[in-house]
Amino acid sequence: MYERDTIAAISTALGEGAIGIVRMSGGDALVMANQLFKGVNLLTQPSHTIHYGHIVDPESKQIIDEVMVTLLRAPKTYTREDVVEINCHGGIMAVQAILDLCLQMGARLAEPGEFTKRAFLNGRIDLSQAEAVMDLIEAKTNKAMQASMNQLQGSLSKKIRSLRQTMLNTLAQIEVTIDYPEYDDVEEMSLQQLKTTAQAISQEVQHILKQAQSGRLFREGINTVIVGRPNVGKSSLLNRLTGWDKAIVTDIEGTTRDTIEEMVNVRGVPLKLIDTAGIRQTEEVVEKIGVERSRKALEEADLVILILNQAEDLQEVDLELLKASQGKKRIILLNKQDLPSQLDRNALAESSGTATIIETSMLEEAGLDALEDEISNLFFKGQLQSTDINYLLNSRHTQLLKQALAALDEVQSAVAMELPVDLIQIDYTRAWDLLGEITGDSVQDELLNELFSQFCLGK
Ligand SMILES: Nc1nc2c(ncn2[C@@H]2O[C@H](COP(=O)(O)OP(=O)(O)OP(=O)(O)O)[C@@H](O)[C@H]2O)c(=O)[nH]1
Ligand SMILES: [Mg+2]
Repeated sequence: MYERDTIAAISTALGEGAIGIVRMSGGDALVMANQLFKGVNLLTQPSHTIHYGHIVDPESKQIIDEVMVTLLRAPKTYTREDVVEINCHGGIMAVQAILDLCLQMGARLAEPGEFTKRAFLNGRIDLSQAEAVMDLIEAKTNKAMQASMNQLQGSLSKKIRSLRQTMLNTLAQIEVTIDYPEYDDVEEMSLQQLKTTAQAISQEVQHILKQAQSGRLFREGINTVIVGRPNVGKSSLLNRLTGWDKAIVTDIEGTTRDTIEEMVNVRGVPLKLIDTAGIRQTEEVVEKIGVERSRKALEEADLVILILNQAEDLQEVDLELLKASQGKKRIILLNKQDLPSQLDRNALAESSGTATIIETSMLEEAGLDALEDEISNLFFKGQLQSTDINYLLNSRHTQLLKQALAALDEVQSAVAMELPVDLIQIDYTRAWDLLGEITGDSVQDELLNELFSQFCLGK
């Protein structure tokens, strides 16, 4: 284990919470805490115990707060160093005052992510687990949380390690070939083996990437764009789904002038819901810009909710939107079904293809359940159960996996071209290295600093 100074930070969210925690980690954590703590002598207490007492300013002798102190001795701690957690009353004053005292005792203010960084450097967790901690802090819904938990428990690392082990076996085999070039048939064999493993590994990597694509949706929210002509009820839908009046709803066409975004959770599926300006021909400058944005939002959407007003017949713009959303995951709502029907369903059927059509009334809150069912169906059907989202990759992971994939492709084409084994081996080893960077088995210092600095303080 490395020799390190003692760090301290507030590890609960700042604010008026019920309790706040100041956490210290390092060789002097216990001694420092003991100088501030009035109660039992912490230095003689066994590990993993919690003690009641007061934090007292050693200079002014003033009582700062009534606290519970958790005492955790190395190595069975989050950082594998001695850790002390001072649980005090929430609110900024007490927590901040106690942190100040810790710093006065000689602790250093922890950098963002430094506790987790130490956990990594001391070998308690690997890199992808460390990153999962970060995701967990940011996770927006239960399902995203689940994926982070899985990763924390090491599903990605486990997978990558087993892939690398397979690759290592082949590498060893090749070494033999290079050392004993006189055996032609050995070379022939290794080439064959290289090809098969490169292929197999490449498939596995593709599979991880594919699953991660769903993971991304869960972490960042599914880009869901509500489009339609003015006044069909787009803003009303946003308000129904968020449960509050985020967007202004009026009977004036063109009420929404710009896109409005809100995160909502539909049956555990996080949607980044985007209400757009109604699309129509307009000469009005502000509205025109809004309409442009609506079209752009439509292009970038993961899911399109196209609203039609069934109290009117299909119009040019409706048909245009039906066309523009083709090839996207989409749901069509026939809104205002509380009003007499005017819309020609046969004409609609011709332009809507296989899209699911749901009758709704935002006014009477009808059809919303069916809509939620459909959303959950679209994103969970068959392949996508929450327990399947094992890999929640960040962009660093994705990059590395793609680079590894490219290197493996090189291997395969090199084998096809019958290049010498030692040349092919270079690409193969590169793929192996790249995968290793995911778990941190081969990783450089700057990368580590960069990575851990993204954490919030106190983790
Ligand atoms: N009768 C009836 N009226 C509705 C329904 N949904 C929305 N409305 C009304 O239609 C009008 C327009 O609703 P909005 O939600 O503002 O429509 P929008 O699509 O956001 O309109 P723009 O922002 O102008 O593009 C409002 O007066 C709503 O109260 C519905 O299901 N039935
Ligand atoms: Mg609107």
